[in-house]
Amino acid sequence: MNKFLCFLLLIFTGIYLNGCGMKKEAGEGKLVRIALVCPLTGDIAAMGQGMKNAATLAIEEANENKVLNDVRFELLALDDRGDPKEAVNAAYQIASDKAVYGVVGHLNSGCSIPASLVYNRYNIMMISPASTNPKLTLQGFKNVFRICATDDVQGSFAAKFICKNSAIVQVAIIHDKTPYGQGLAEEFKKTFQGLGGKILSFEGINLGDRDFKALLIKIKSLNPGAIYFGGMYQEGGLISRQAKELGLGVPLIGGDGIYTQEYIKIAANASEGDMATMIGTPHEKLPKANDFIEKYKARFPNREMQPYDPYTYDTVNIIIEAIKAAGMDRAKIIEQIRAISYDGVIGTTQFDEKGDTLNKEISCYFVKDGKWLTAQ
Ligand code: ABU
Repeated sequence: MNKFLCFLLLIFTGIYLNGCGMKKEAGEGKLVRIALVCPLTGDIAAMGQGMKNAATLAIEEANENKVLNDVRFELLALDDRGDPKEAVNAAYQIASDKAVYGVVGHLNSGCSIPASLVYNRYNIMMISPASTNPKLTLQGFKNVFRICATDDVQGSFAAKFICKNSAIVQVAIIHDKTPYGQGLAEEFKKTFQGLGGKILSFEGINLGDRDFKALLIKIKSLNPGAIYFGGMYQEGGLISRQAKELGLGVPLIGGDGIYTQEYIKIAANASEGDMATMIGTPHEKLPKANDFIEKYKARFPNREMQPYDPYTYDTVNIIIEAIKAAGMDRAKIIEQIRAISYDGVIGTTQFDEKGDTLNKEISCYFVKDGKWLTAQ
């Protein structure tokens, strides 16, 4: 073959592979990217970094086990900082990358909801391991999924649990004004009142606030039996600590956003007796969870596992399963996910018509001796 023909062949091969979104590097197989978008910096970066670890583990395993011949999976991890604008920017970056076949994310409902419009426009599937606001899957988008139960389920579970298992009859509610925090707080309020409980106050704070003492002095004068907090661990931990410093010695009860060791580090001793609901079944009851925990510890020996890490690991594996069945076709991958039944670390995942998981299990935990323990 003469030099000119060789040159044409090289150009054609490059254009063809790039055009199909499959860059091929010698001896490494086709490149298939799975994007992960979550906060990798900022106040809740610990949760996002945990998700990145879990996604890394799943991708490394897929490549080591050569789950798909001649394909090399690569993680594209982007930082949305928990900011809806950054989330949309990241979504456009992903949409323009033809090697991306699926999105794991986002963490925050306030990010997943606006970013889902972009993924929908470009027919890229997304599965959120963590965004629990119901609105995400009420938009009628065929490409949008989540593997966590929603805030209506979680908020009402918390209210029923307290009414059934404690003597708490009046509660002050604080939320962080986000779709997740406020939405969860509203669901709790509705069910708690429906069961005869009294809501003494319903107050919003701002993300990033650090001093809650003025609000807590007001709440203390109302004599609540507990504070219900809709929000994430950074603000929740500070509220718990400052409440006890002011002599408001009642438990703080929150949702999955506070269920992390980071919360206990921030609240310190004040966290003893605080409670959290968390989506899913406790690890000790899940057959595949121990294996995952061991692998995670071996790969990331100095990192504490975060609540959404098992969810992220399963999410990446669900996307890989769908790619295995559908090939590199974004529309067919979406169809595969709609029909999937995946037996993973968090149990079996199947999706309903809206894209929500059929697994609606919620568990309850409380802090004892600086650790979260299962309450039931
Ligand atoms: N589900 C808790 C944190 C993420 C979110 O829904 O905003």
